[in-house]
Amino acid sequence: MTTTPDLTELLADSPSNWGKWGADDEVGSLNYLTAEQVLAGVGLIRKGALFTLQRLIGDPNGDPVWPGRSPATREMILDESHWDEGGDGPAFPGGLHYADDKINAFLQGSTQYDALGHVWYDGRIYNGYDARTTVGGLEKASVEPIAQRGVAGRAVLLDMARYRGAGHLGAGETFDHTDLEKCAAAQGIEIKPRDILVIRTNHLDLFFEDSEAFYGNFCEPGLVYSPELVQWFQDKEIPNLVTDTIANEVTTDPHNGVALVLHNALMRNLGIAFTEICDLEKLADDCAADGVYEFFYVAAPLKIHRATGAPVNPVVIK
Ligand code: UVW
Repeated sequence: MTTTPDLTELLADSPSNWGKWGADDEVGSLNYLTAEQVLAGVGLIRKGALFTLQRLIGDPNGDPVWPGRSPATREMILDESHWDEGGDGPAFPGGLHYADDKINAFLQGSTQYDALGHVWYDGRIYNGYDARTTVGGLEKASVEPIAQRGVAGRAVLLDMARYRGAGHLGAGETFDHTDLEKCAAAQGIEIKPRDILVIRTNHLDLFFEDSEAFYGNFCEPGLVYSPELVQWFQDKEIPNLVTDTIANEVTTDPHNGVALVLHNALMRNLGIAFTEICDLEKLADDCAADGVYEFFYVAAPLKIHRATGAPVNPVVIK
């Protein structure tokens, strides 16, 4: 019987960027997105077409979330009914009425940026900060520094579903950096150093078709760990991994049984920002139609103090 290794053992020789941008760094590989990268992205704008990548919070068809999290709920606080006979609507000079509402949402439960301190093993989060700094809210490597900084640069879409001739990738289906390179070549592009990677699987189609079956067989498709894949991300200086799945990688590694290995090898160790649960459908259709798979990407998660992640509506401009 083979035993599942723990992450400490599995990633013992894995590369790390801790200290590379200073002992106080909290944004990791986003440091690769220099002004030069921003301008390289802007230089790709050709037709002025905009694509927003956020999924609808409170979608009547359901909000796909990681098992154990619940979809956001929105509560109406004030509406016209509060000014009905005997209602509690506040009286303002001039007769102003207004509507108010609030949401109760997992900050990891929508299209979101993960904080670099969102996951860890061995008692240390990104850049070597003590995991005890997460208690009661992330004192270090929360989403706030990413939100304060913002993200912009040259990005490429790697449409793995189309490349594999599928409407969507299936549960547990995997691919690696060599597949990304082949997909890019088939699309007629090159993955350049410091590119933001946007990967489409369209797997969440299955959630919208039948959420019970989706959760009954929960193992998302995606990138799968190997030392070579981690080194490829390191050599390419990838700043940001953006996908249309809940967790950006195959949920359980079929080779070793470990869950979310890349959250640790890429996010905790290399400081690569993860953007999850994006809706890439309109963008992918446009790329397939005009054959242009590289574009300007810009995003900034909400600024939330000490948060583990925050909702975002990334924008692509072609
Ligand atoms: C977990 O936190 C388990 O996953 P994600 O980063 O997708 O929210």
